[in-house]
Amino acid sequence: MTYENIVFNKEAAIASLYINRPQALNALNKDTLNEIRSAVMTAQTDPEIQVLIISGTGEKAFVAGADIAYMQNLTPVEGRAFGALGQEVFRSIETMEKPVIAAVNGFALGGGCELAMCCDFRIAVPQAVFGQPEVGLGIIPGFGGTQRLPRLVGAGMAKQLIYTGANIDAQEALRIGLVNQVVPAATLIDYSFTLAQKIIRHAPQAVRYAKLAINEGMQTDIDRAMTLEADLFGLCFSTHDQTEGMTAFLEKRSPNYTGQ
Ligand code: CO8
Repeated sequence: MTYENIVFNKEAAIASLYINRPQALNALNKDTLNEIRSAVMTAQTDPEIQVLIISGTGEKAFVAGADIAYMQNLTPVEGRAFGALGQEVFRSIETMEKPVIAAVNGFALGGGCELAMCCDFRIAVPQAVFGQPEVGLGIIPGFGGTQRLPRLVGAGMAKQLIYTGANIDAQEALRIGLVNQVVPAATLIDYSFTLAQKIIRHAPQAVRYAKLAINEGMQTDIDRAMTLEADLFGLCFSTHDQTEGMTAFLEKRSPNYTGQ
């Protein structure tokens, strides 16, 4: 697929996806969401790719939200369909087997904050701005924001942010746990790749089971979650990489993981 609204690259095991609509501060319209879906599918199915990094082109915006010009005259049915499309695409990122890092290079507002939140974790530049300003436009967060923000920062903080529509800076996002780290803008992508490199040194299937255990476990009660963890822990012992990882440790050498 040829992309017009995103840039998708693959450097061996690490793929990067940049939202690329500089004329609208990388705002998300239907075409952009469909292109993201296609690239995520590629990242999921390409056996060489082990980690995906999502960012925005330019120095100003990660994603400044869903495209307001596109949404302005939507009917209720069209609005629901657009919300459902964003939800589906973002859920495909969240449930992708491989880790996804959000490298937040600027404004992450509305749908942009929601895109960052469906990734496994967020690294931001000091200039990044986060917020869910939807109620100021007569709508509510519709790409998962009402659900993921409270799960990440707690219901009280999420309600304050969503009801007031207030923007917060990267330091405040760090303080409330919305981002993991704040790094200088010039190093954001390199640092994200460094984290990705650390991840891909490990057994790929173990990393994927860990993601599944965390994601599924967070949605269920602790007893079922523990059972899920035990099942996935047991499944690790069906892999070549478990044998290899433990043998390599005991033989005092580096493991040679195959992803099997
Ligand atoms: N949609 C469309 N165009 C946008 C958007 C956007 N979200 N954000 C910026 N742009 C455009 C501007 O209109 C402007 O275009 P032009 O040059 O043609 O006038 C260009 O990008 C540059 O923007 P500004 O001139 O405004 O740049 P500033 O540096 O002055 O301001 C801001 C930057 C503060 C980021 C400002 O652009 C802004 O407030 N943008 C809107 C932020 C926002 O409200 N985002 C939330 C949108 S709603 C949403 O995301 C809902 C998600 C769930 C959808 C569910 C569907 C049913």
